[in-house]
Amino acid sequence: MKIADAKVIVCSPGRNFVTLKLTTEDGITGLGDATLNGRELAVASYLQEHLVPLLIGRDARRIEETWHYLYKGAYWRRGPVTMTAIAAVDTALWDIQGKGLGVPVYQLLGGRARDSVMVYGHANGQDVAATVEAVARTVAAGYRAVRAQCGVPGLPDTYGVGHGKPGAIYEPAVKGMPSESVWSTEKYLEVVPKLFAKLRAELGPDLHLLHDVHHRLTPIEAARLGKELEPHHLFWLEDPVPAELQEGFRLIRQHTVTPLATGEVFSSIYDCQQLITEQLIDYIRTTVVHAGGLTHLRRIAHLAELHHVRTGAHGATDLSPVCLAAALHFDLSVHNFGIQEYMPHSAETDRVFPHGYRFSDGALHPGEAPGLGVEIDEALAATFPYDRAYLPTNRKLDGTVHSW
Ligand code: KDG
Ligand code: MG
Repeated sequence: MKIADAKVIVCSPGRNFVTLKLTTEDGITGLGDATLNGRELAVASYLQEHLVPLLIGRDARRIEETWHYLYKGAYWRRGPVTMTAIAAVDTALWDIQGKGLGVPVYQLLGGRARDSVMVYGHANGQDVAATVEAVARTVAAGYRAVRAQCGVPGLPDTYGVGHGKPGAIYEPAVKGMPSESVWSTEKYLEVVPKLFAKLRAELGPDLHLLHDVHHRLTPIEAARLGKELEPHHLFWLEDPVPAELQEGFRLIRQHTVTPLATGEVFSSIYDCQQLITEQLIDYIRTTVVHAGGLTHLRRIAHLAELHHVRTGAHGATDLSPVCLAAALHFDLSVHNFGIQEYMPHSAETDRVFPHGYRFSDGALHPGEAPGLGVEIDEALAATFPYDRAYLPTNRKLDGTVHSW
């Protein structure tokens, strides 16, 4: 079953997505998400210029061999651009394999380890009261787990919470350039414990509550926050510190039993090896598109399983429905699954990527269609051309650049 065609499709139905479509000589198609938010064209070019010529004529069934051919064959290893490109190929090959055999991908990954995949939704508000209301609305929509982000008094906006109309959170002052936000650790650390105290008091003990620090604290600041949040029993505290320094988590761990999650920006098992083997985290957030596809993500999950770490794959809207579908097959099959992030895509995105996954009762199911269960409407995608966009940059009150 040789690969006869490989096409890189860039479109922007509300936000930019890069998709790889492989077609075999007998007409089976497979899709892979290749979206790297803010650096989309680097991956599109890596695929188009460097991987497509290697793929034509290869046996589409040799998924493991192709992964190593692309990873080891490049000589230059790891990194988000390389690993996102490899992920796209790998995901598309699993899709083809499933379609060729007439089974959903999760059946190829060992079958289902559970009936459906618990997801967490997002709830954001300008202040504590508005955030509590937003969480209550999310619970009313059926979610059993909610990530809560709250505006910080004295700051115009913060991660997850815009200052203007919904949807305009990261609207830049100059179109096509990054927006800027302002940060104060002192002000942030004042409000977050108050938010979670109120959420527990109002919504009771059963709801899973999550929070994303978005890499903004130092280890000792994160340790203080984790300790202050302990009475409110968070499901997890995400990205408390930038994780390039994996040892930083040891300091946080020495001070708090609040569970820790990290890894959405990681691209390989080597980025989380120490965090996992030293049990410095509780959840690993690597996902299909940025961590080398299903083949590599399974390796990370298996290492994590040995060390009591569970999965909690990234699932923001800048990961396309192709990635979400692949993540759901992974989540359904992997034994040490913890939770899956879920932010519904815009109506335009859903129309460009028709899919079979469905939400009910706080959980998603990938569906029973052969392969991943997601397609791309290329004609419609072509009506949404690429629109340059960046993630925001963040500065402390004195103008110093800080992690966003
Ligand atoms: O592209 C970056 C976003 O996906 C990220 O900021 C979202 O932190 C995020 C999350 O947890 O969903
Ligand atoms: Mg995050």
